[in-house]
Parts: sequence; C-alpha cells; structure tokens
Amino acid sequence: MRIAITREVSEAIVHCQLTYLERAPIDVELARLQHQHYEACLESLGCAVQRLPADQDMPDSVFVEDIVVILDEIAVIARPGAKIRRLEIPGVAAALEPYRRLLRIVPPGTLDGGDVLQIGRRLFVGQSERTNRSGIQQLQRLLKPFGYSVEGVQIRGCLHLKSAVTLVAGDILLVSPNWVDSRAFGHKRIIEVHPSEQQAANALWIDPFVIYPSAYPATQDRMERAGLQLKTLDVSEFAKAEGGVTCCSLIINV
Ligand code: CIR
Repeated sequence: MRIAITREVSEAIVHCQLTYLERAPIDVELARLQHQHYEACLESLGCAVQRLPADQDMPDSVFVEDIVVILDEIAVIARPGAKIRRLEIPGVAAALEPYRRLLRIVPPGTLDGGDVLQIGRRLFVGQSERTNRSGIQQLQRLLKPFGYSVEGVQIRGCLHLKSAVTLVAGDILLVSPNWVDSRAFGHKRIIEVHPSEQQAANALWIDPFVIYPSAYPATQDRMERAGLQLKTLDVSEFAKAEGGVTCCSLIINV
C-alpha cells in the first residue's frame, strides 16, 4: 500500500520563494482546485492521501517534497536552504513518525528534498542554491549503513535537481539537457524534453503511470511514443511558484 502525504495550499503562496522565475500573480482558489485534482489523481492510482494543514507563515507549504527524503528503511528530515521553509519541518516530521525512523540534516548542512533523485540504491543530489556540500556529506554518512550511495551532481539554471531530471520508469529518465548532464546517471535510457519546453522534466512516476503537467504537449508526445502511460494535470499555479508534480507529495510505501 502507498500513502501520499500532501499539504494544504497556504493563502500566502502568493509570496512564495522564487529563484529563477519572475513573480506572476497566483490564483489561490485555482491553486487549491488544481491541488484537489492532483490528490484525486494520486487516489485513483491507489495512494491513500493524507493532507496536512498549513499556516499563513508557510507560503511554500504545498511543496512537501523539499522537507524530507523518504526511503524504504528510513526518512531523513532535510534542512531547506530557504530559511523560511524550515517552519514546515515540525508538521511533516510529526506526520512521518508513524511510518519511518527519522534522521536529520543539521547545521551547517542544507538540503532540499527536491534535489534528491533516487535510482535504486543510488541517490543523486543536486549541488544547487538550496543544497550545500555539508548537506550532501551528511546524507552520505547517514545512509551508508543502509547501503545507499550518495553522489553530488552539478546543475545549472534551475532550482532543484528534480527540475532537471526525474525517473519516469524503471529504466528511463526524463531530462532537460541544458540543466544537467545526463551522463552522471549511468546507463539509463533518456528521453530529452522538447527544446521548446525546458521546464518539462519534472514528472511523478507512480508505477505504471506518470503524473505529468498538461503544459508540455511536445514532451508528452515524446514520452507517449516511448510507451509511457501519462495522467496529465493542469498545475499552472504551482509552476508559477517554481514547483512541479513531484514537489507536492511524499509517497510512502507501507
Ligand atoms: C521554493 O522556491 O522553495 C518553492 N517556491 C518551490 C519549491 C519546489 N519544490 C520542488 O521542486 N521540489
């Protein structure tokens, strides 16, 4: 069985953190509707959705992925590079306690969950504006006893590693080649995003389906030609907040 932890869209999302995008007005009601559709999609794929409440002081609450790295054996509570986002930690940690033993990234380390791409026992971690060397080294030390390797990966021009690359099937990566060099990931098959859709590499694989933004039809076409089964969603308001489809849930195998 799978649990999907999500978190309410805060009224304050209009003041969300932005790094590479210009601020564009976010329609909070529309964001909430899109969030409901996202949750319904997760439910249709067999996930039991558990939605956490959020406050005014958490503009980016909906992007739960950044707060923790969840593995089968353990969960590592991250330490987001944007200080204001650390207020999101206690609520997410409390929700995870029934499911996993919790380890933690501590100062001076910073790490955003959106920078961590898991491929089997290998974890690739984006060296981004949010995740520093200490965060990566701590993750390495914490996970070594569980048999995971942790490798830093250079990214350029995007917020997180998973803005640039996600796993969309057991052996296929979806990659935005201007933002990351896919040779870092070894032997996987690669689907490159369409050159006109640089932001299109963030997809959420819930085997055998892929949840995917409807905003990238040319890349969608490439994925479908490769035999992938997509569930598309309009997530326009999250995209304005520099978020994608992986960021809005924590999937826990129980
Ligand atoms: C932030 O800058 O922290 C949020 N506005 C967006 C976070 C998106 N999270 C993700 O890609 N994992």
